[in-house]
Order: sequence, then structure tokens, then C-alpha cells
Amino acid sequence: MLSRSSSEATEAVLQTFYDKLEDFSVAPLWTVQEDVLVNEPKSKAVPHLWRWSELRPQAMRAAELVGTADAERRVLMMLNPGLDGRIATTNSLFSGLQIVMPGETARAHRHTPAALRFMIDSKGGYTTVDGDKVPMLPGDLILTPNWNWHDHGNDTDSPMIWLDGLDIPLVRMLESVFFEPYPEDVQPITQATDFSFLKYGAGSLTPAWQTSDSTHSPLMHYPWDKTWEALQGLAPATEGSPFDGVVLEYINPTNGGPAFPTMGCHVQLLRPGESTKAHRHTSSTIYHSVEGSGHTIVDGQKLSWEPKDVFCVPGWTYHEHINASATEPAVLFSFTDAPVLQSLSLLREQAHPDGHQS
Ligand code: GTQ
Repeated sequence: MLSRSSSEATEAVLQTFYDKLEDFSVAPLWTVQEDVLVNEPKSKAVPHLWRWSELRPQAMRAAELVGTADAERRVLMMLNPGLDGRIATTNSLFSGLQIVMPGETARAHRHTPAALRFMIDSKGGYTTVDGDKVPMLPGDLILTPNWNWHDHGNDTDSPMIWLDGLDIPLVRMLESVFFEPYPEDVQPITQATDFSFLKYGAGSLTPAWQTSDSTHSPLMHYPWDKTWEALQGLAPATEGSPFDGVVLEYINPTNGGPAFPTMGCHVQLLRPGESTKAHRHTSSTIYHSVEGSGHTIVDGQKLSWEPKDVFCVPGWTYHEHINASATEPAVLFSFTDAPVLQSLSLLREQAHPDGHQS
């Protein structure tokens, strides 16, 4: 009969042994076992809300003080207060507020972190993505996948401000960051304007003469009018998700997959007075309220959002959304690292046992 063994070693003897082990760059697992193999995840990131009313003036101030010749990208990073200054908004995701002033360009470059832009304020302007000039109007989602050249330009008379979403913390952790400036400030436009939208924007009608085998969506532009039309059309006809209301994913039109292998994007409509049930998942999420006001309860904490605010839900924290208005819908855009967890068999989801948090 085999059994678990005991030892008589004293604390002092053990400590001497542990100190000695350091000489060989090893350490005992058994003293830290419970820190490593936790029963369930506990993110160091905390629920947090960034107010548009506070950030917009700071972005305008940044535009006064710093030019795009000095700042490769004029971005105010949203740093999670729980992450000790790490360049991260949740454990794996980054978001920032980028501003491009009338007449400015942000020069062409490419990098391995993938980026998405959700347009907040603009009367036009564009991002060129690998030769495709993509217009940017409020509510538009624009993708700049891993290693695609991109430069931003504002040829209007009003500031462009948008939400950036990148997988920077994940790519840094994987030690796979590469960056390259384009030889010129602005890359040439090699396609018809908004070419990816012309080619793939119909969604259910895609080019039949070729296949796309890229791991990201070949569609770089998801214009707001189409998004809004889809939400408006569907909302009266269905209950939607108990956790997210009428929630739609921005998909890769060629295979139904997420926008990027590392990040998925969603938009959701909460009907007037709607409150969702609470759930949690190992993926983390960054939200931006497109319109409407309400609150999201995250880990028992109430985050009250107004139009254009940004907030984050760390992984494995219960959350539920409430549209505070009795008459107006609320719309939230969000992005998530769920595709990463999904592809590694690490995506878990759990409904709150009581339906709602107390
Ligand atoms: O627009 O290319 O928020 O390179 C961070 C890094 C945006 C961009 C960010 C970037 C960009």
C-alpha cells in the first residue's frame, strides 16, 4: 500500500535548504503551489470607467502641446488602476483615445499588435490600410490587422477623436512585438476608396472568384449606418441574449470568425429599461457607450456610463448591464480577447447562480 509521506525537517533546516536552492536558480514549487494553481482566476485588473467629459479636454490639450511630428501616435492610454502602471487596460487588452487635428497626418507604420478604431468624433478623415483608404465617420469600426501599413489623415476642419483597441499587452507578453516605419510619411493609395468595403461589405455576398485565407477579417470598415440598421431591425423582433441584450458580432465575412485572431468586436443594444442577467467569462472586455446612458455592475461595483464613456470588465468578474432610460435605447460597442481563450480551450463562461449580483 502506498501512502503520502511525512518528514521531520525543522523550519530552520528547510529555510537553509531553500536559500541554497537559489544558487542553482531553482525554487520549491510546494511553498507557492496555491498561488500558482488557484481554484479560479482573480484578475489584478479592476473594473474602471473613463469619462468622455474628462478625457476629451485632455485630448484637446494634448493636441495643443504635442504635434504628430513629435508623437508617432497622439494617444492617451487608458491604464488600469489595478495593474501598477503596466501598459494595459485589462490584463491582455489596451485601449486609448487618439486625436488627429485638421490638416494633420499620423505617419505610416506597421506593427504586429493588431488595432481597431471605433470612431467617436469626426466629420470625415481616413485611415489608409495597406493602400486602401478607409473613411472614418462616427460609429464606424476600422481594422488595422497585424503587420498592415497604416496612416491616419484628417482632411476636414474638425478634430477626429477615436477609441483605439489593441492587443499590445498580449503581444508584449508573447515577446512578439515588431514595429517598422514606412519609408515615407504617407503610403500610396493603391485601391479604389474603401476597397475592402466594396469587396466584402455586403456581408452575405462575397467574391466568388477567390478565397481568403487570412486569419483576420479582410473587411477593414464596418460603417455605422449598417450597424445601426442591423440593430434597429432586429431589436423589436427578438429577446436577444439574456446577458447582453441584442448583441451582434462584427465578423470576418468569409468564414464567420472574429475580426482578429486575438480580438473580437461586438455591438449591443439595450432596450429602454432593459436590464440583463449577470455572467462572467475568462475573457476580458473593454466597452464604449455609443449612445444612451445606464450602468454596468461589475464585481458588485456600479459603473455609471454616459455617451462616449469607456469602461472595462476584467476576466472572470460577474457583470450585468442596465439601460437607465425608460424611453431611449442604449448602444455599447466592445472588444474582447475571447478569440485567444477560445482557440486555446481556455474560454469558460458561467451564469450568476442568482441571476443578478446583490
Ligand atoms: O494608430 O497605429 O493606440 O501604433 C497605439 C499604437 C494606436 C496606431 C495606438 C499605435 C496606434
